[in-house]
Amino acid sequence: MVLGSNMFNSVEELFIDIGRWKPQKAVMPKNNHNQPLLRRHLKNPILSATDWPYPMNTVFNAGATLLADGSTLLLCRVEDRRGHSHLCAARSENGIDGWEIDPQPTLMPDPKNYPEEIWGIEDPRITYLSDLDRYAITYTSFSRGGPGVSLALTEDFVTFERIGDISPPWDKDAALLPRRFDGLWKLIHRPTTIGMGAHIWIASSPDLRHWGDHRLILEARKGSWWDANKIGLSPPPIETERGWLMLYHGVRVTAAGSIYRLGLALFDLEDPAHCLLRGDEWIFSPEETYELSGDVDDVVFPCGYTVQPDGDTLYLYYGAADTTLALATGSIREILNWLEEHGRPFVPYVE
Ligand code: BMA
Repeated sequence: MVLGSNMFNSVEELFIDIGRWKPQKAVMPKNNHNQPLLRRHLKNPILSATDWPYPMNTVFNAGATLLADGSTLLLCRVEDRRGHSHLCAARSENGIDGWEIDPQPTLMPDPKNYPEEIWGIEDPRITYLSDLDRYAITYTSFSRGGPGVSLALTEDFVTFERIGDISPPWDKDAALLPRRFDGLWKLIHRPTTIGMGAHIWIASSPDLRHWGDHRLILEARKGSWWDANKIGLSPPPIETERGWLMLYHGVRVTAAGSIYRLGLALFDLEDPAHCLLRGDEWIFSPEETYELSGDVDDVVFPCGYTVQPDGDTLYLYYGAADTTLALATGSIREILNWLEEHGRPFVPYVE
């Protein structure tokens, strides 16, 4: 903000800008003697509002995938200045910089045909389904009844086949597993149930449209835990030889607001409803200024990852403070080793 300049067309605009200004939080030194499992990229945040080819408010919570030519595609959640979100694709050779952003929104809400999208579409997760030779995009449709899960398929991120809503509200944080199990597709999702809270479930479907056999697979803890009362899947589970590696977010509600952090769990490769291990400690938490301050303070929220050609290096794309997009990298092998050392089995309904 430059006071005394002629940047503002009216006194109202000046006051709107003053209203947006807030003091930056101090970045406090940490006392973490473990090697960080996820390391922030020096170029963070890698994408922000000033990169966008059209007017908008914020860019965050992107789904991610590698394309056939090895380049990276991010399907970003872009919030406009009404507060409604749409999706916009950004492509890069190295997944770090040189992003080419679609000049117009890539996927807009279509409330005429899909009334559940009336207040926007948010938080896409991408899973490549090799059987169908299509990318499946699960996203949150913000309906009058609350957030629900919607599904669209695409070959090229240019045209999309909308399947529509696959859950009633309240449900979100959903992703498909990439293959069928005994002929059934599997969806990880996070319904919020009255009296029970917000936990991670799995559902099955023969055709991607009809979903049943709902099972609770990972429960939010209670009390003072970092992941008490509300958890949700972050990016789609990562297939490894030791199981499905799940990064999930836990929400700690404090007097000053919520803190969104990340933890780890591992699920059986052939029975993804079966949790093998869960870590007690979070592994990634808001620390940098761009994570501590923004439209929503204290949020790290990944919706997408890619695995680099070495088969081990993870690029995790996360929304920072619901304002920008950032990148953290890690080694899948190191993450699994940590979980084997620090994790313990988790049994739903028992702990
Ligand atoms: C969650 C989702 C995310 C958002 C996060 C923090 O409930 O709505 O889109 O990033 O809250 O505000």
